[in-house]
Amino acid sequence: MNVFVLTGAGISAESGLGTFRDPGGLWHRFDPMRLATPEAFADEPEEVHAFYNLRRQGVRETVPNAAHAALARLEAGLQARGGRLFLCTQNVDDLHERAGSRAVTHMHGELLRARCTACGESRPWADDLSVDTACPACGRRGGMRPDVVWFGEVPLHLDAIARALDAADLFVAIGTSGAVFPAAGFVARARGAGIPTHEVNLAPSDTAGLFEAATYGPATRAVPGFVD
Ligand code: BV8
Repeated sequence: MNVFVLTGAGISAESGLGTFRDPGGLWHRFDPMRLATPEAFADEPEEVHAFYNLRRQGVRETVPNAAHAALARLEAGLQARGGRLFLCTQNVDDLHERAGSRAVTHMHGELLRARCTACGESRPWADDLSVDTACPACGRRGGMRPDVVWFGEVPLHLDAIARALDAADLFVAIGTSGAVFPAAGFVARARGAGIPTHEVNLAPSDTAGLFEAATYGPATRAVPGFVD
């Protein structure tokens, strides 16, 4: 059986990482257009670096929760039975990997990687970034950025994602508001292909009406309940 799982910030909420659109969420406290666009980085690089440095440290201080662990079990269980889990996350944290998931597709990039806009080199990165950070590959300063996908930038791995989605026997969305495209459009693509769809979330998302089945509750309870 091939299962396609899309996760969003809600799966990491109980690890202590903020979500984006819940009350008190990141986009309620910060303006994404001033912090999560290439234009913002060009205009105010130090402000953008400060925002992502704070979030990078936050990720390093959190640990995966029971929902991340349940998806790692699902991946191993499906593989043992000749099936496959395609885990596509909008999240830029590494909690899926630290919970034991072996194949994670980060369509919005990774906070714990930095990319040089001069030479394109991308490296694992745990420390703060600033305009003075020199690229470890080409040595240039001023061009290092968080290796994440900002608004207006093209998400990563879209071809592999489309192939996996079209080949799925089940589409599950976990902890996402269904507010950001193209991820929010995946459920419609699955429905169009006659693939069963299931939403697992704290509350009905913006795209709840497109799911044939749903499980509502905190991810640390709802996801193990769904998986085990
Ligand atoms: C694109 C990475 C073209 C960085 C993020 C104008 C100009 C340009 C583009 C657009 C435009 N207008 C619209 C667009 C498209 C735009 C878009 O969708 N905008 C929205 C706001 C309308 N999209 C883009 O720009 C994308 N690129 O379109 O390029 C293209 C596309 C395809 C092919 C070719 C070209 C790029 C989007 C990526 C932006 N990067 N983040 C960073 O993290 O800082 S966005 C950000 O939103 C995160 O990635 C986040 O993951 C994502 C989605 O949010 P969620 O994960 O769903 O989080 P949210 O807080 O919203 O919801 C949390 C949910 O969890 C809630 O439902 C809640 O109930 C639930 N929950 C809470 N607690 C729990 C829980 N569930 C379970 N248990 C709990 N305990």
